[in-house]
Amino acid sequence: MHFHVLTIFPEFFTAPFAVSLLKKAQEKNLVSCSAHNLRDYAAGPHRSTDDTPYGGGQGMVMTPGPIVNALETLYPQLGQPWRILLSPQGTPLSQRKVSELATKEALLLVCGRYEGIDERVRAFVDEEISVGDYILNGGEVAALVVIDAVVRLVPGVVGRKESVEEESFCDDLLEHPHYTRPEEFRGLSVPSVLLSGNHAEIARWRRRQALLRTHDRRPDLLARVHLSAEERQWLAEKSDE
Ligand code: 9D3
Repeated sequence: MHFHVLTIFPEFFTAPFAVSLLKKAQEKNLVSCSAHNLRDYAAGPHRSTDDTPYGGGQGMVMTPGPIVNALETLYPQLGQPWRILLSPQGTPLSQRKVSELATKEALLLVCGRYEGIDERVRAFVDEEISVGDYILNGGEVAALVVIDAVVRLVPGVVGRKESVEEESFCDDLLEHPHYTRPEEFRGLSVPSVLLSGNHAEIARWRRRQALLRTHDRRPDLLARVHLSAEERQWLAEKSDE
């Protein structure tokens, strides 16, 4: 998988591309990452990438020239990457969308800044993605979110076992609580079932915890989950532990 980003802040990506999982994935040649400077595709003595909005109003708008020039130059050079515009108006990112993107050979993530991007840029990308209903300062952090989520699904990047667990996200439940040593911490004990060695009981406890927690915190997710009679009973009781 090749990740390409088009941005006026290529330095933004230096550390994220150079540490941790992305670093290892690149060392193993499973992934490549590069940030392309939008300013390199801007004309004029100032190489400016923004302009004042037609019709008036606050702030600046990204001008279409440099972005489309960059897209038209890079698209054939980079092996026809899937072109994504990061924008608050895009399709909300989901694990389903992440899986879909993971099937692409190469992604080109276009980051906006300022108050927005000239509407005509939309005709030159394949899709538009948002990472959630809150306001960021630009598309850079959103591009990193997409890369971070997609790279986990590239075969060989994350351990086999964990990548199978990935699919259980489609189960749409929050995870059960996790514990490690010590057995007691600041007066808080590990639930005794986890020390029992009874794997069937542990699995039941975890499933119940996951259901209760999802019911409490993310009832929207629970709506899509198929529940057994016993599981419905657990939620009806809605006790703790
Ligand atoms: C004042 C109107 N703003 C829209 C809510 C303008 C505006 C603010 C921030 C336009 C763009 C941005 C920068 N955001 C992104 O580029 C962005 C983003 C986001 O803000 N939230 C969630 N996902 C994304 S993807 C790109």
